[in-house]
Amino acid sequence: RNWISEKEYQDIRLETWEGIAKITINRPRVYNAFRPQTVKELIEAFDICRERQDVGVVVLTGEGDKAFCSGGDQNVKGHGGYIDEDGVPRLNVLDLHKRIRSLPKPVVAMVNGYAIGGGHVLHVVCDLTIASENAIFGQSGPKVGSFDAGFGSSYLARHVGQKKAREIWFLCKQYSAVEAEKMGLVNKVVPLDILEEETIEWCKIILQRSPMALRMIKRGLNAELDGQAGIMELAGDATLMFYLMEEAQEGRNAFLEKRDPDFKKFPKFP
Ligand code: 1HA
Repeated sequence: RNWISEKEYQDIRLETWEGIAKITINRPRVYNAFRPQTVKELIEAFDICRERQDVGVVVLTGEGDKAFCSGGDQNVKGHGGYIDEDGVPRLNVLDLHKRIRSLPKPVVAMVNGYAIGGGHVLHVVCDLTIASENAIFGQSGPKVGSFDAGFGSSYLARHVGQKKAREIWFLCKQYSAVEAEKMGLVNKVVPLDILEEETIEWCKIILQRSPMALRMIKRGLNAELDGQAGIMELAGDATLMFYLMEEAQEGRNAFLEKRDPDFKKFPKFP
């Protein structure tokens, strides 16, 4: 597979191939832990994927065969957050969570090893998760002086239920890929050597489906959980579709032509 590199980054890779974008966290020496710079680059890459008309689905993964992502880089954890190059403490991964959920295209986590702490939350916020047999899942916050009471807790509980979510967070145990699949945290487990192949298969099927239908399903599933902000995004797409209709265009045309709009001809569906 000839992935095309779209841009040079320090901490990640952004590549595309036949409608699929692959974003790889590329810090294998620290098990793909993220620092503020990594997150900044991830946000930019997801924004590029949002804009690109030729991208229909995004895969998020980690470099190597050890880790998907081990969460925040403990080497730069300071007072108030993870310290960036300007000395500012940041928790900017929370902005990335929102970006992944808002992206009007499916995002697939391809978990190739440890998904721990903030790295676990990253796969939780993706739409689908395909894992290799060696993948290990778990939260670590209460062990290392952190917690994510946002999507990392409430959305996790939607996947696995409240009792299991509390177990995962209170005990900070690690779970095998098969255990994760059993609790509804993972869609499919495959051997590591066919992980990308399997993920690409899923992506190819997704690419055959109606992009607008996929977009509305993602929005609807989010809206149920996200309150007014979720309804806003679903409603935004309803407006998008309305703008594609002659009925909305009649309103605009009438305004520009300085006449009264004639909406009588449009159907009033039962
Ligand atoms: O909770 C949040 C947030 C909450 C709200 C808002 C924003 C948040 C942002 C982030 C986070 C967090 O992510 S908190 C949780 C941070 N992460 C962790 O607690 C996981 C730390 N890592 C581990 O527990 C283990 O490394 C491991 C279970 C993933 C793997 O263990 P293993 O196989 O024994 O390997 P290990 O030797 O520990 O790690 C390999 C190398 O990777 C080590 O480097 P070396 O000693 O060889 O030089 C290790 O130091 C490095 N490494 C692994 N994880 C991290 C790391 N270095 C920095 N940061 C890491 N997270």
